[in-house]
Amino acid sequence: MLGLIDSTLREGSQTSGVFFSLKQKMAIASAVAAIGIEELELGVATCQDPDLPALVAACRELKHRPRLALWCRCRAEDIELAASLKPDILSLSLPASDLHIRKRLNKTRRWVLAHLQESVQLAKASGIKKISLGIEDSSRANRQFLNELIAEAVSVGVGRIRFADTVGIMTPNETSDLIRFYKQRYPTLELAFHGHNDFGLATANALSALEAGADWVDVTVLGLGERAGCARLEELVGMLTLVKSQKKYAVDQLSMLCTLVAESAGRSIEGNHPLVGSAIFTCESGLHVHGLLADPASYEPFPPELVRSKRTVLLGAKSGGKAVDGYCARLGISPGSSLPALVSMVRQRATELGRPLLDSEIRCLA
Ligand code: HCA
Ligand code: CU
Repeated sequence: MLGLIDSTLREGSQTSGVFFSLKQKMAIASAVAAIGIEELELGVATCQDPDLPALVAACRELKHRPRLALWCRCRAEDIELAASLKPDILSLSLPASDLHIRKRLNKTRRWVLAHLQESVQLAKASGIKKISLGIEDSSRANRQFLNELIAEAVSVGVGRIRFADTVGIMTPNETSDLIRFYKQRYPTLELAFHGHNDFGLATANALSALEAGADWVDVTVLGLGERAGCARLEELVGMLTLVKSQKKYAVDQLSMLCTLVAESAGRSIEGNHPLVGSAIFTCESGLHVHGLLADPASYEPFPPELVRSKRTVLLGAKSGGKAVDGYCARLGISPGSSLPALVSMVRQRATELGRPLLDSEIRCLA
């Protein structure tokens, strides 16, 4: 694996209802870079984005300077504009499925191949050193044509192929097969994967791609992006760091990054949002509280402090004796032989109220 590509400022900006100001984009880029993400896709190179020159310039000064990428349709004026901004890598995009080629663009497969060649030549002649080809709708493409397109890309000097599962229909096994197949065919070609979350599988597919040998996968903070969005940066960074023991990402900054992006995007973060939700270390059920008291690892995949969170035990309708006793000890109360009675009062009161109890309510019952 070479790294993660954060596309919050490109794909994430496409999310319906989301608009980032230049100032917000700069803050997001800097926070993503601080996590240790290797590449930032900063936006779509078109004359309709007046922020791009200032954003690229600001990102050049970032402390943990990630590679800077721009995304571009295969249009001469866009390619020239992109080249004038001197990104480290330019992601050219072309579709591979007949649905996109014929219905959306009203073109042919032959046109795609020819257009690829012209666009890559133009990009190179304009000074672009590294070119990635984003293959839109790879997952619904005719496989023979996909082979042809990749062979053509390689022959004209594209250094990276990025497969886009544009409508999020792939499964982890299919993703893994796809990457393995092309890695075997082109061992030295960089392969990347861009997955959508239409069936909730984007992060799983991204991880599968990496495990199958993909060099790069795309992520966005909070999974922002078209429709159900993309693979979530926080989930992948969390998995790679806290389970797969990679040392390159600062997981303790995920929560700050996600809060910044949520505020900028006008979104809220669900309590149970993986890695950064406010309630992911809150426990109420008797069985789990008992386990946590014996050893937190029994019901926590990692200590909350690693993501700057903390464990919270609540007493409510699902609490057991151990939990009530432990909770009372923290409040300086020792129920002794009244413990069973107190447990049933706690459960009953919480059921009546339809929520866990406050410290003051527990004191009163005790
Ligand atoms: C889109 C395009 C894209 C492209 C991905 C890529 C997709 O906005 O629809 O260039 O790698 O999902 O196909 O994001
Ligand atoms: Cu996309």
